[in-house]
Amino acid sequence: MKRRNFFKFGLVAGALSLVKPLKGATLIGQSFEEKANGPIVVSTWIHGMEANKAAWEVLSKGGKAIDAVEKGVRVTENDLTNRSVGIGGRPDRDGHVTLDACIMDERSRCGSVAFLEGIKHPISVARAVMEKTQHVMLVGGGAHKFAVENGFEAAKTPLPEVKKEWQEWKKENKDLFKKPEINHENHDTIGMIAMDVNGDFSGACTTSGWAYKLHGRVGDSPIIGAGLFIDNEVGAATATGLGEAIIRIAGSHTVVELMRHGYSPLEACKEAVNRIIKKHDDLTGLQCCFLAIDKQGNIGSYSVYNGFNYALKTNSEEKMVDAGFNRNW
Ligand code: SD4
Repeated sequence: MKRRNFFKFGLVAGALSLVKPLKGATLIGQSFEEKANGPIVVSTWIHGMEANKAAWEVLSKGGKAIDAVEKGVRVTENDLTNRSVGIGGRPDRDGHVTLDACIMDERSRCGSVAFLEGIKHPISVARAVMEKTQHVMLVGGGAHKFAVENGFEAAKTPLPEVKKEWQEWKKENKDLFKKPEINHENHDTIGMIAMDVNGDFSGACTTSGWAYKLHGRVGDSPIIGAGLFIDNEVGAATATGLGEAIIRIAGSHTVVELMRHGYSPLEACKEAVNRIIKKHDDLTGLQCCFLAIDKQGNIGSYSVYNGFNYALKTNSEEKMVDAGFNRNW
């Protein structure tokens, strides 16, 4: 593993800083790019560290990326202290914990569930949609029925402590749709992408979405091409942050398509973020982050604001990496 473009970025940033102060641009000496040989797993935010360990149990034994990513994100779904993924998540404004997840493999097969309540592992239901049905996406009651019929574990939501917090929130927040806070824990989806020993890609993305959202709201995370996209000829991308903005540019698909046209993962993530910035007049609270790997094992990540980081695991390294960003908050 070695950092790429260290000097290139350092010199450019250094030269720019002579002209005018850098406002949240590339930090001098930090490339925001990584490169790995052999299997790779990366996933969003700090909870990715534990999830990557589980994924690595599969990848290190020569297993398939699709099995690795499912196993990996199940760790986060299983963590009842996590307030933004799985059944420990915060509810919508009506008190329902509605879960979104999707999965995609190296053959571009994909499955997704959205607006799913009371099921412990949405990602595995998404995989079952992919493998057992002719469909890509099941939502709401239909997704729940499918999950129960296929023996997936049910769970009562919200958890009592989460319900209490929501009741307090309701008393204080009468406004229809409060803006999310940047990097607040209510925006902590896990998006995981992996390349296995055969050079094949898969990805998984799972979330309880925007805390206290409108009932019925679905974000980017279960939408193939928005929260996640794989093209085995090119690479993989996933997203986290404000789903509405990510959907508007078909974010993860855009990143993969840019890589197809020669952008590095970092450049592709940066271009996607720049498109989001261009399309919004008000960036207050609008954090969006992309994470990508290409076929050569290059890894890059970029976000609107600072504060986003991702977990990386390879044959030689296990660490958190800061993403590049456009501005400080
Ligand atoms: C959503 N993108 O529902 C998700 C939330 C998220 O980090 O990513 N949080 O909009």
